[in-house]
Amino acid sequence: MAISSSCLRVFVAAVVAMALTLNVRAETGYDLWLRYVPLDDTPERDAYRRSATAIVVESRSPTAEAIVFELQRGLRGLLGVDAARVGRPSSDGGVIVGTPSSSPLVAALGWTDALARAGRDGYVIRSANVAGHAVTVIASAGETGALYGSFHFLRLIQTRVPLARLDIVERPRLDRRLLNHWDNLDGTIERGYAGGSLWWPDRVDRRLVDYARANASIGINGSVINSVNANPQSLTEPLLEKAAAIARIFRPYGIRVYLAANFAAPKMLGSLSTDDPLDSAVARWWREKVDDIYSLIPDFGGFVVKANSEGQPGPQDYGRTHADGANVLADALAPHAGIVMWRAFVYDEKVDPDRVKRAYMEFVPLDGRFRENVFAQVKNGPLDFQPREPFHPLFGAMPKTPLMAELQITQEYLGQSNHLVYLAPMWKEFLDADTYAKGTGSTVTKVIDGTLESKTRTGIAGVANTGRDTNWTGHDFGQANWYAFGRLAWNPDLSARAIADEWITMTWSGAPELRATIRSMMLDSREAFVHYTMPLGLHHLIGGDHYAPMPENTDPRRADWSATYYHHADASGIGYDRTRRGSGAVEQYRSPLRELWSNPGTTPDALLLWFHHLPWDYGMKSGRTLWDELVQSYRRGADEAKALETHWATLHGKVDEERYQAVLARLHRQTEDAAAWRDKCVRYFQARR
Ligand code: GCV
Repeated sequence: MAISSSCLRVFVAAVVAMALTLNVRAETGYDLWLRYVPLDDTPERDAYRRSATAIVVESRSPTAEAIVFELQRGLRGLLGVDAARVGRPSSDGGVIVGTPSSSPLVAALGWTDALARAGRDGYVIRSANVAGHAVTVIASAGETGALYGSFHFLRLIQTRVPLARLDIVERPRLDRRLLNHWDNLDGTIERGYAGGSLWWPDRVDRRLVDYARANASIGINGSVINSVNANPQSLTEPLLEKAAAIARIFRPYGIRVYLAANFAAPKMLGSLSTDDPLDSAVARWWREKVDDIYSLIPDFGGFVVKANSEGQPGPQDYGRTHADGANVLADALAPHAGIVMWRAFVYDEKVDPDRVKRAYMEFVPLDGRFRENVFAQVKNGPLDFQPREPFHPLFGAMPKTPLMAELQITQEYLGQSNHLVYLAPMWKEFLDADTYAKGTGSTVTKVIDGTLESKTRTGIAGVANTGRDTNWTGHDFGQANWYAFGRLAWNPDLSARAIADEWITMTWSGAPELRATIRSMMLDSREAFVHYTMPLGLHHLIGGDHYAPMPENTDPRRADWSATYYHHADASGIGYDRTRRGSGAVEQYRSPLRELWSNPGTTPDALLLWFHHLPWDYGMKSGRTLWDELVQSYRRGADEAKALETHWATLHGKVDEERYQAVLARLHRQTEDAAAWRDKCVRYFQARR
């Protein structure tokens, strides 16, 4: 049969496309960034194989077993080698892992200084010569550090870093690196968009090991396993037994269990007549409860508490302060080295008409009045996890109190699990923000890592985006936010781009063009989301489900849950005046920020309507009017969302079909949602002006 050359070309192209598609294995997303897919058959792979011939782990502890399991699994997957566990290196290429106290081989190296620098959670990875053989040594002062180092070693291979002449010393900048799960005891998750809880109400299964592996691979060392809207039942015997079972699974991976405590537990569970923190019976109740918890969970981390916030009980119900409330729990936990994370997410309407001012006004006077083992846990911004907020003015304003930053990994206000929004750029903006608390360079990072005020207690918490969906996070790109949170908790100086590159290479592929496409999608995505949902600093234009545009929303329950409370759009203009003439919130920031942000001309466009109410024809730096700039931003955001979908389409056949289609479907929804944001908001504001 004759076949024309153009037909032949089409046929060949189809076969090649099919082959490419078939070449990429089917995936569910379950394996996250720990996919360990085979490296291509190249000289590079042969070099890796020569550097991973055997594993020497002398300890037999559960953590040591986890190290061996992970290394063998990773090396088998990546390199196709079965690296046997041996007692001593007998040829080149061994990988020795351990601590000086559990490994005579590591102790004999005498790396005392480097190990001290790395600390118990940090590690040293070095090329060395042991017993006459070229080996790689992963050493730490603590077993968890050795586990973290092993994941780092695998990451080097996953991201194609040569293993010759390694000399790595890593130490986490923050001590407590926690996930906060807003999981309810009935298995639902507040603001969870990826299925039900991984553990409530009745599961303690194999999947929790994979959860722990994933967390350990990025250095997360604690999980609060129930919601901050805490059901007091979580402190009852059966549920503490359950928490203990979870803790047993997490322990080898260096993850401690923490609980959210309900402040009214003494009354609700102990039949006391009061929860007054200064009442001795209440203090005794908490002490006994905490002692019970430690008898079941010896390494229990402590409590997070949401008190006098959104209807939760708290010390103010008895005329006491947040410090009084935190301290009664802190005293109970102190003998066991447990901590309290007392949330500063409070916004009592009686304190000030402007919601964003209230937490600062309540907490600053309490600085110095908390026990040593109390953190104030503060959201990144003063409102509530908006796509963009200025940093919370409490950072830098409580020099005597350790502050734990609370970030939200679950995308409550950022498209939930339908929109691709890579959050690392937003978190970097926060971490790098200068508070000027002690002059220029007093960044949020320096506040939370303790260097600004010489604090020894440090930490960060991320509200988790995990659930029972097979791929853990609903959107495959939600995994990137979990990953990025862990990496920034370890080292807040890492760049959003570097983290994206690691994640893409491990999760999708290391092919340079593919990586470049996905990287630019990720790095552009947060700003795109801001353009179509909160241009120029407009905030909270969202409906009660915190998903869809609802600029007309006036919530009958509370003014400060309404969109109109924030945008104040009318014929005179738009935006919230937080200058001295308005609410004065800008005064909670230090110079020069308060001066810069008091003047619309020196306020960054991105925060303009956060701090100012301006006329529609206000002249922007671009030369456009404010109204034109707003419309332009909505249009631009919608176009950028569409571009994400278009760019993704160029990857068809280059990633596995299952994840490709799943992401494509969500990107399509994002395109439609972004257009809906644009159309609804432009129409609404057009009618108001
Ligand atoms: C857990 C916001 C969310 C609530 C959340 C609260 C908090 O208001 O919408 O779901 O409650 O923050 O952080 O406590």
